[in-house]
Amino acid sequence: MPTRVAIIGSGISGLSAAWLLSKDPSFSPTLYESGSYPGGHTHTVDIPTLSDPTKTVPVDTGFIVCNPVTYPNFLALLKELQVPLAITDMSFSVSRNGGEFEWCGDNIDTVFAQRRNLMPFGQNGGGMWRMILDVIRFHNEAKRIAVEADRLAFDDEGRVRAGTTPQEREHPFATLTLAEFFKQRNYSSFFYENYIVPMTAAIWSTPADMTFDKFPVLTLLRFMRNHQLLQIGRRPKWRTVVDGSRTYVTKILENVTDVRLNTAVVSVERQKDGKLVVVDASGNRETYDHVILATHTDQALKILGESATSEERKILGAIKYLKNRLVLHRDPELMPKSRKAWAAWNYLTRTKSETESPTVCLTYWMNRLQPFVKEAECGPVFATLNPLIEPRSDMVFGEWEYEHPLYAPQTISAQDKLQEIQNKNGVTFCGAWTNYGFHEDGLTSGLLASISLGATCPFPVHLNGGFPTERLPIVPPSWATEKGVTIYTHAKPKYIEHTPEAVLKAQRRSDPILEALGPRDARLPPTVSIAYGRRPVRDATILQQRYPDSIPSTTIRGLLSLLRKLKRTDREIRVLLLGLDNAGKTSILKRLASEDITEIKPTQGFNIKSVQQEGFKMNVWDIGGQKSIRPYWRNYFESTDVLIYIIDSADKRRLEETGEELHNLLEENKLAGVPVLVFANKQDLINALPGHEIATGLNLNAIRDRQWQIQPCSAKTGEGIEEGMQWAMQCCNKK
Ligand SMILES: Cc1cc2nc3c(=O)[nH]c(=O)nc-3n(C[C@H](O)[C@H](O)[C@H](O)COP(=O)(O)OP(=O)(O)OC[C@H]3O[C@@H](n4cnc5c(N)ncnc54)[C@H](O)[C@@H]3O)c2cc1C
Ligand SMILES: Nc1nc2c(ncn2[C@@H]2O[C@H](COP(=O)(O)OP(=O)(O)OP(=O)(O)O)[C@@H](O)[C@H]2O)c(=O)[nH]1
Ligand SMILES: [Mg+2]
Repeated sequence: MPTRVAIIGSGISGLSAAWLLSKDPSFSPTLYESGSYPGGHTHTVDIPTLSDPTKTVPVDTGFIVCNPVTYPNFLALLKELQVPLAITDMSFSVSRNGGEFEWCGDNIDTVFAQRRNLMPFGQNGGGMWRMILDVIRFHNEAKRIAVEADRLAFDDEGRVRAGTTPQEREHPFATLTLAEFFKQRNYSSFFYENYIVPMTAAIWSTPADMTFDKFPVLTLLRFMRNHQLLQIGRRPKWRTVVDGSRTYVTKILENVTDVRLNTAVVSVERQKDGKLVVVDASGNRETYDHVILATHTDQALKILGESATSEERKILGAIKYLKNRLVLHRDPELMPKSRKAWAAWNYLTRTKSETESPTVCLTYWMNRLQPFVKEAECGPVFATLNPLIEPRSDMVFGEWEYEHPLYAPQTISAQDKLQEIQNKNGVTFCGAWTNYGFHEDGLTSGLLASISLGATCPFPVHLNGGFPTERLPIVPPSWATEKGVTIYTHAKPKYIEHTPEAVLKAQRRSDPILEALGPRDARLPPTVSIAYGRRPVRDATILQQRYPDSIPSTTIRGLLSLLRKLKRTDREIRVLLLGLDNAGKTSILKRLASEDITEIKPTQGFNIKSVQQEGFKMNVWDIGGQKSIRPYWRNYFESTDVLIYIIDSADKRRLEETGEELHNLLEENKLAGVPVLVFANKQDLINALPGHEIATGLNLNAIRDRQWQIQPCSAKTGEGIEEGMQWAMQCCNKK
């Protein structure tokens, strides 16, 4: 008779435990899930496309990203299941007090998303400069400390140092909190509040006002180093599951036959004969040889009820959860105000007064995180954790509540004692909470639960794939080593070798700018790789005097020269093309880009092209004009320098409609004062109204709050387009 195992909870941990047991005929697993779908935090939902609401696109609302370095088991599992991954993006932005201060760590240009941050003595400028310098210093320092901590803990082969006590293997900073570390090392509070706290809060999905001052600094330093967040510029490619993470859930469930959705387990009774009775919410009772509890700790304790031992109560009870509300929507109000500052992860925070704790939320820009959520197909899609303000209700797809383990010192000490309660009285516990709360942790814990019962995994299982942070590596129990479980050593020696020179060498191979540089630059720290290509500038020394010990002068020089470059390319402008459908927007866009205009289809989302004109780089946005798309126009208003409104001069029937749309646009706050050029298009057609008649018909003379111009033109012949664009450029020059 196969061993009957009940697995309770179908998140990654329960799924992986069930998957492994189902491969072994000596086990008969049953998977219980209280929810209506399998996956728990692996939760893909379908949203309608813009053009056809019956057609849907998958979007993840829980687990989204992983990477090849710190998710070795997860990548091995996906390989086994033949589930592909797509490249994603981990750019990060901070927006404070509704756009009062914004930065974005995507490239240096977006770091200065708000031009006023460039002013050394402006509202935020001084702080911003200092922050950048602090970021660079922090990146170098953090990597050095993380490497030192690893050297104390591991030998060159990545094994735990033999013959040393745990105390000897501990770094002196092991007991420092974030607040202590940053204060002690004289980092600016601007940097701490606008960089460190947002990053940490976002990584652990925890409100910023909680725990951070007490958060162990080594945890953060090692985490950031291990996840390669300490590099500006060329960062590793993070991945997302193609077509949403439920793809892998479906594949796993092809093997697991007994899956019971909508079946909440209310209790597990431990019998005297060692068997366990699982009772579900409908009162069904079934007997098993073993139970794997793959739920959160509070749920596990509730299920065990009276039969929980005092150790179980103590250890599981120490791990607390935070509720997170996630809303999937289209409302750009929950993104940074400046479109330039939009990143994949956007941390929004609001401080009402100095004494009050800030409220924070995080918006994932799903179009950027998941390449299959195409903006042209389904419009902008955002997933906001704990929204600061409510997204517009007509823009909301749905909302869910997810609980996340709270990372606190008592969590860590409870996790360290976990082995004391594992596999006692027929129960094994697993879940992402057993380690750092990430997907890899959930997966590893689920695989280990089944391996501990005797199952074998088709790929080598690594412990600490999520990598030890503040804590020394867990030594695998002997039953696990026999089954091929090892400490994850892959990353450690590799990281120890990651001297600046080694990193540069690796970068050179793939970076033509670095390739061209001489050996002198090889001494530069890897963190400033984006700055290498530029020539040093003299005034670097001034800054160097202010922060003599912390930043290599070459770093500052590179930074300054980057800023110089930024100023040179400052003449980038955003042009928005709007107008009714069929007006000729796309034709004009293509004409501007000197492209063929013979075959043009109605635009379902938007097109964007960058056109070089008169020393400007014009980023021209052409948004579809169909009635169903017009409500989304407002998503593109932000940072517009010139609005070009296009009218089909031959479509007299819709003159009133187009006039109304134009006047609605002129009333939009976000377009206040933006110059408007009206292109009276299709002048080549015999029945086209002349420009002055259109101006009268649309009452353009009533526009007093901005510059405006009407320009008759034809996208077909090219007539008038150049003149119109000249006017637009002049407006920008005056600004
Ligand atoms: C919004 C969000 C985004 C995230 N993004 C990432 C990311 O990008 N990368 C990453 O690595 N991690 C991410 N995480 C962390 C994520 O929580 C973990 O990756 C992991 O998915 C958690 O898996 P789990 O199996 O431990 O728990 P869960 O997925 O929560 O599974 C527990 C399951 O148990 C079920 N259950 C509970 N009680 C009962 C009962 N009585 N009877 C039956 N079933 C029950 C629940 O319904 C649930 O399905 C994210 C988390 C959140 C909230
Ligand atoms: N005769 C003539 N036809 C034009 C001119 N400009 C555009 N058209 C035609 O008008 C039709 C609509 O042009 P588009 O450029 O797709 O119009 P649009 O404003 O982008 O429309 P949507 O994408 O639906 O909002 C196409 O068949 C074009 O070939 C023009 O100047 N003269
Ligand atoms: Mg079009």
